[in-house]
Amino acid sequence: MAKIALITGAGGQDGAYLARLLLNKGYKVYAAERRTSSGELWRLRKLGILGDVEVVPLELSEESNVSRLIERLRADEIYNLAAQSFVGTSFEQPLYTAEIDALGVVRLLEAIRIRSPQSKFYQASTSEMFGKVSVSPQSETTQFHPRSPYGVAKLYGHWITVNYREAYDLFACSGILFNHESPLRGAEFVTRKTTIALAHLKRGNGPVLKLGNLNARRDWGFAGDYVLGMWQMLNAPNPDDYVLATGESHSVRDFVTLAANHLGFDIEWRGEGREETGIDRDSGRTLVEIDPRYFRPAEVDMLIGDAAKAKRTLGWAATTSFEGLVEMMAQADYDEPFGPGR
Ligand code: GDR
Repeated sequence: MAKIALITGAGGQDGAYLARLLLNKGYKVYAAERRTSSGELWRLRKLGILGDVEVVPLELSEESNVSRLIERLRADEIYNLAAQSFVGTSFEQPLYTAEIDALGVVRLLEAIRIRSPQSKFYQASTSEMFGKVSVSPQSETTQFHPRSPYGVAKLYGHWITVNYREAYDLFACSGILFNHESPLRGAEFVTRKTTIALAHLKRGNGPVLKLGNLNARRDWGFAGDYVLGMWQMLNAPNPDDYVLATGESHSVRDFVTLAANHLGFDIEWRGEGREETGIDRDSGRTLVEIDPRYFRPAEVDMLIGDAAKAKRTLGWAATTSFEGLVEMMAQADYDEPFGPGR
């Protein structure tokens, strides 16, 4: 009989790639999403798998809704990818962020403990939990110091997952994933925002790209590589926590420069701080400006991950290079430039 998987937040970037992976492996996939607008599942449609999954409504703030679904499906594997995942937004909506990203996790774990203890559980944890880092690169043993309500809420989700594994012997794993991007990435995140805007500029019909902190450094990988690691965690002999990362760090400025290069722009950075601009050397046109609205009250300056444990235990490694990722995203938005990939 086919294995059953439940993915929460299945309409997101990772949910879509993971659903495709699990379908290819022969799973019956339940794609859980909040009952909001029907447009939420466009990524599944884009990957051509919307008709192959069973869409189920799920609201992580509703305890009875969560527990009934867990009991009804008794899934072999449950992947909790649902979250308020915008770091900047979490400063504006700290309570809602905690409700979903922290308490939502324990609602799921309680339902699993009581109604379906044989289900394996994957929690989408994040490098944002490291925050203000004191050592680099960051691994599973690095101290956490989150810098946003999002990071703080996710840290609760991480520890409650560890706690339910230790206290109740659940097969529960926490994947500490560094930034992972793709042509399906939401348009609010800096990578996709950049490739969408540059593609419009290249076609001559776009406004200047307005960004915040260009100096922030992130370890950016390809989401398609990372969902395989999620599955590998739940299919390892023992439950554990793993960092997934590329081991390379680049600045936002690097990302923009490379994406622009791919589209045939030659960016020269002029000025400093809020006055910095990115100018196209050939045409003299301004492509990038700073908009302080995108600065965060507290920033994570630099992240770089050490995925040695995942490599050693799961045989997982990121296979897409930074250059390959930037090109993939810039090209996809140039080929299909209108809207966030719908
Ligand atoms: P992040 O991703 O906060 O790392 O979290 P994001 O792409 O939003 O920001 C990365 C860095 O870029 C800087 N930045 C901007 N960010 C946005 N969104 N918009 C801008 O205009 C802009 N200009 C500069 C940010 O300040 C930051 O330093 C992502 C999310 O997917 C989380 O849910 C996930 O947990 C982590 O990655 C791993």
